[in-house]
Amino acid sequence: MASMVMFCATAISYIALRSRYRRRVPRSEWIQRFIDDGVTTLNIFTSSECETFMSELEKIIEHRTSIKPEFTPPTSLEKMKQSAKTITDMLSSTNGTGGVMDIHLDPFLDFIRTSPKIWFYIRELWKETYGCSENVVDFPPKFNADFDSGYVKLDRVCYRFPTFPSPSKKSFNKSQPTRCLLPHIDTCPTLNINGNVESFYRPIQCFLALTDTILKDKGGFEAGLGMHKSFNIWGTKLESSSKIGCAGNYIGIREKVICEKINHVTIKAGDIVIWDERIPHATSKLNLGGVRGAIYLSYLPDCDINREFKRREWEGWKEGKIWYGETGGDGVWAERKGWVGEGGRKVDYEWEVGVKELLGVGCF
Ligand SMILES: O=C(O)CCC(=O)C(=O)O
Ligand SMILES: [Fe+2]
Repeated sequence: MASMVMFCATAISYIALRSRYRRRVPRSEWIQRFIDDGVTTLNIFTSSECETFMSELEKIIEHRTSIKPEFTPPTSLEKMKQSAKTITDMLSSTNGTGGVMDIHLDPFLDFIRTSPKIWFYIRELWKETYGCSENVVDFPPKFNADFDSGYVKLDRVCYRFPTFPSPSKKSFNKSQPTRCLLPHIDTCPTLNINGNVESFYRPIQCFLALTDTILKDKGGFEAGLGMHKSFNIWGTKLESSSKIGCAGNYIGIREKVICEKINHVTIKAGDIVIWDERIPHATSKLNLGGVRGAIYLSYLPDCDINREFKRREWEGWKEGKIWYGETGGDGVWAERKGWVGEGGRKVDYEWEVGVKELLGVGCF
C-alpha cells in the first residue's frame, strides 16, 4: 500500500520539471506577491493556446447540450438568452451562478489538470509557504502534509455568459443565468484555525483563466488582498456572527467591512490565478462583453485526509456520484451529470494512462 501511494504521488518527477521550468519564471516575484497578498497570478499559456482551450470547452458544452455556444452578435439577443438558459438548466447545479458549470469529466480537463507546468508551480508555492521548513509565519503547516506531492480533485469549469440587458434597458435582469458569486471563502474558519477540515485539505486555490478579465465589469475574479494575515480575527468573528454559518467548506460573507476590501483582480488569458483559502473572494456583479471562461483546479497536498478524500471520490465516481461541497457534514455526493448517456444508457469515462496518478484514480 505504502509503495502504491509513493508511486502515485511521485509519478511526475519533480527534479526533472524543476530544471525545465525554473529559469523561465520570475519565481521570487510571483511567490512574494502570494506571501504578501495571499493572491498571485502567473502567465503560463499564450493567448492562442487559450483560444484553443476555449474552443475545446465550447465543444464540450455543445456536445453535452446540443447548443452551439454563440454569445456575441450577430447572434440575436433573444437567441443568446435562450441558449444561455438551456445550457444553464442542463449543466449548472448552481443555477448559473458565477457561470459555474458541472463539467468535471473530460480528457481536455484532465489534460489541463495534469499539466506538468501548473503542477510544478503549485508545488513550488506550497513548498515556499505551508511546506517551508523555516515556517513562513503566515502559513502554518497542517496535517503533516507532504507538499512535494499530491493530487488533483475533480472540479468544475466557468463559462459565464454576458450580462444581458433587461427589456427596460435601464437595468440588468437579475433572474438571468449570469449572476455573480457573492463574497465567500471555501473554508470554515474555526475548523481551519483549529487545524481541521470538513472533507479535504486545500490550502491554496487555483483556476486557469481562458479569457482576459482586465476590466472590472467583465465577470472576473475579485479578492480581499492581504486578508489571510488577519484571518484568525475576522474569520472567527464572521463565523460567530453569521446567521447561516458554514455550509460544509463554504461560508458566505455579508459583513460590509470585509466586502469593502474585496476588489477586482486584473487577469489575462493564460494566467493561473492562485489564492490562499483564507482570502475572501467573489466574482464581479456584471459581465459586460463576451463570455468569461476558466477551469478550476483543486490541488491537494499528500496527507491522510486527502488520500481518504481521493479514495471516496473514486468510490463515488464508480457509483456515478460526484462530490459537491455546498452543504454540511461530509459534503454532498450527488448523481453526476454526464453519467446517463445517450438513450439513458450509463456511460463510463476512460481515464488516460498517465493522468491517473495525479488524479489519484484507483490509488487507494
Ligand atoms: O470564478 C471565480 O472567479 C471564483 C471562483 C471561486 O469562488 C472558487 O473557485 O472558489
Ligand atoms: Fe470560492
